[in-house]
Amino acid sequence: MTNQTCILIGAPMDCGKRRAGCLMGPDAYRTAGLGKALGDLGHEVLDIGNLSPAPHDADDPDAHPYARNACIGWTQSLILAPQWAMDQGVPIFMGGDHALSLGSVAGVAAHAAQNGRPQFVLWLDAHADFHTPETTTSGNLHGTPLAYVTGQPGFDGFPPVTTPVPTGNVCVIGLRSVDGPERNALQATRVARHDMREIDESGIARPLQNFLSRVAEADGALHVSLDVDFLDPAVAPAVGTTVPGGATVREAHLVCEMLHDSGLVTSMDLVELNPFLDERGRTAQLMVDLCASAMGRRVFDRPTRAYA
Ligand code: Z70
Ligand code: MN
Ligand code: MN
Ligand code: MN
Repeated sequence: MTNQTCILIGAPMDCGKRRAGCLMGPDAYRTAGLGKALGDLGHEVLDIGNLSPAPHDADDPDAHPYARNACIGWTQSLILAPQWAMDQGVPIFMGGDHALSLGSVAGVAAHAAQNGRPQFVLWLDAHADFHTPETTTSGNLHGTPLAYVTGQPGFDGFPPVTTPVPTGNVCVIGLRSVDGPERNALQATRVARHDMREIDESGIARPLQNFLSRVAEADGALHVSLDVDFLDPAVAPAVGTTVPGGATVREAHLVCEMLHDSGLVTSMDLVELNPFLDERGRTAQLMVDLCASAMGRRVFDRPTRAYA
């Protein structure tokens, strides 16, 4: 893979749930050396600093869903970033909680559509994030981005999703905490859903390989959304919603190495890191190392793998 330009975009969005701390995520990634790690791989690295939300009305702290107006403001601003960033290189959205993906994914999908390419999305997460503002019981909008970007109804006040990602172009790996309404909604779609049981039975490479082959066949753009809670909390404690039984360090690196070998990744989110909950920066460091694997860090060179 030739050298690329990595555009680091800080999105200190913290309104997708109640527990504060994800706003420190972008600076934790900088402190853990994300820019240097990517630069050492030979990439051009451009850190454009942090985005801010578009102006928005104040939120009632007791409203359901929680902080809808702030999330709308962030979505408006995030949706625009890919319009220039995608033409410069590979945008890496440094979150921030997972509600940032309402904007990042809607934005990259709009850009792909302008260029006549189908958008694909790989969602690495313990959760399905397939609630709508109508089905969420927690009221936390970080549990909704996959529903929004695939064009599910109920997101009144949010920017209209002009180019929804077809559910058949979405693959979720790592599932082990899915609420009833999400499960029912998800099962009625073509989203490829891979829970931890399947990974235990068949390994993590197989579902990923199948998905990457489909992306390659369609000459698609591929967005990867990496939620810290995809990882097991024993190795990645800096996250508000810990769910035991997550991916190991080795499984996660394998996913990222395969992503790099595919040559298909066009944009990425690093989300849900809460540095306030970290232990001596180890979660931030692991996320940086995974991002480096996804951008080409390897132990030994291997012959390029064909996915088509
Ligand atoms: C649950 C809810 C969620 C991330 C937690 C959890 C959602 N389904 N998403 N952490 N990233 O509250 O809706
Ligand atoms: Mn463009
Ligand atoms: Mn998530
Ligand atoms: Mn999650």
